[in-house]
Amino acid sequence: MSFKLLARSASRLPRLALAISRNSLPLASTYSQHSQYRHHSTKTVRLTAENYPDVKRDPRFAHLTDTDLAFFRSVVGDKQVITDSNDLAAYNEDWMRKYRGQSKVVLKPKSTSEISTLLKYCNEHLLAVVPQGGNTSLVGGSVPVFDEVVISVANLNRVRSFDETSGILKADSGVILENAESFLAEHGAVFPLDLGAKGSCFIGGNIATNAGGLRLLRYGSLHGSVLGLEAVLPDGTIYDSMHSLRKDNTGYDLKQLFIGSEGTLGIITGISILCPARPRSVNVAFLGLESYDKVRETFRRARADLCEILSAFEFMDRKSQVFASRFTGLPHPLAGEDNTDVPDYPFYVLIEVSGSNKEHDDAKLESFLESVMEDETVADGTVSQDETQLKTLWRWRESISEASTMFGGVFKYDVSLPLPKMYSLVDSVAERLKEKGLLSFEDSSKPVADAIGYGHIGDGNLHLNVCVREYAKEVEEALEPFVYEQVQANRGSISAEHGVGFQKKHYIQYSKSPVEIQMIKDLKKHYDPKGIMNPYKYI
Ligand code: FAD
Ligand code: 2HG
Ligand code: ZN
Repeated sequence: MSFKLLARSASRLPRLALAISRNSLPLASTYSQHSQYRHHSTKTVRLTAENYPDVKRDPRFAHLTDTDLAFFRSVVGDKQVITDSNDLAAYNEDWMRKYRGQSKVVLKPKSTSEISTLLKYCNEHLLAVVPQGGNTSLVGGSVPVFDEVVISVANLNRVRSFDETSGILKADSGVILENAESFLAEHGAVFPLDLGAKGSCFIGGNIATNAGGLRLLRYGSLHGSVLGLEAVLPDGTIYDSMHSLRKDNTGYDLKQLFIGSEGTLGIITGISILCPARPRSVNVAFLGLESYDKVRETFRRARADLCEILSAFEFMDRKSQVFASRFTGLPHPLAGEDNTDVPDYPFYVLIEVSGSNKEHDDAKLESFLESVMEDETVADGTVSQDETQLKTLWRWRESISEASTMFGGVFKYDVSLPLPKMYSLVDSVAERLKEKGLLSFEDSSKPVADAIGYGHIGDGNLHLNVCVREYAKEVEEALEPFVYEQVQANRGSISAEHGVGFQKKHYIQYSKSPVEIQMIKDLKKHYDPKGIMNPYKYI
């Protein structure tokens, strides 16, 4: 029996561990002669209102007054009312530096009852509100468009309880995902969601966006794992369903309305969520493949052969790896002995397995890898040997999101598509941008540097990132509605996980029928009749 893959990876992996401390390595081959990229644009972000002049401030909404500010201070205290323009900047600008609002006040209440008092006041005085979590939204959902009042849940950050027998966690909505995860690790459990923004995003924000993340394949959607919620409705009513029940068939499942509501129905203040037992053994394989068809074939075989231990199946195109390489400065895990560049495979796959018996799980993974390498479905690969290497391999997937911003900006699309057609969207978008004379990696006078594709193959979710040197209108017009038309033609969804937010507000009809849109509007009108919750977005 030959262990070609594992033997080969064992000889490479010590370099992986070393790589963490290196930060300046040769650039990846394809683009190595060009060095005009930068990590983050220092340009001022244009106001959303200037960039999208068709979106007008709703004249029904009141303007903030000193009386309002005095009331807010009486509820939450002086320190939790932010009005200084320097301090406001971080709440007005989004993570991609694509949208900028003009809010004059951020409120940071410390309890559900304070939020209730604030919302009741805003509703009565027609002050529009934007609920904000960790502000990692990738669709411009978490920042104001005009002068909306921002209510941040950052001060609601307590774990309320954890039951080790049932695995049910109850916590405030402002707990940072990574903190929830560390807390659960100490109690032998795992949060049923993981994503690259875990150090900044809040669990309430995750629920408000129905985030998918890296392990949906294993733990399913938040629509399944969230057992209960606490939320404040626009009129100040507190909706309390912080249940510990896995089964409850008494009428409509109201909490589902808030999962993916993107701040349009109320403010989520608490969550009750079912957390699985923490796997005792986790292993990651990083593979190079010669075609997208082989990526799909590897996924089919992984589902069948790895079955219950498969916990993630992520794919990345070569361009995304080249950008990640530039961004992290690390040598690629599949690079040659004397060359740190990203090899020429057009596609890469990261497979994670996790379970409770290391020997059994390792044997299963080994036999799977041997089989896919023997018949050349997979061309090359490496397997983590310890936790450090495991994290390093994950970095080649998780860092792409940030790497995609390094030229100055990025247009992001998170679409669901049938697997056979999924990657062709990246090619057709790159082709279209080239034809229009907008894309060139070499020529820095062109607005687009490149279009890259990666994502959650296991969930049928492609991330198409169009990496730009500037947020040029002509690029946006070349991409939208083109991308959404392609998705609709293939009966996909224009948002697999990031939501609708501001970016897709005009395009929901590409994924929802007129009847569905009317039902959404009816619900919105019922719970938020004055429309104060996160206006100019979603609905
Ligand atoms: P925010 O960005 O602050 O808000 C998001 C939306 O939810 C806004 O509309 C806001 O109004 C609303 N909202 C926030 N908190 C509340 C609340 N308490 N009550 C009511 N409404 C609220 N998403 C994925 O699905 N999968 C990924 O793998 C993934 N990876 C990411 C990686 C990076 C590097 C980044 C920057 C983002 C990523 N995202 C991903 C997108 C983003 O949806 C998630 O980061 C996260 O779910 C947002 O949480 P947040 O606390 O930052 O919410
Ligand atoms: C991921 O899967 C996130 O990494 C972010 O959903 C994707 O940045 C993106 O486009
Ligand atoms: Zn994603």
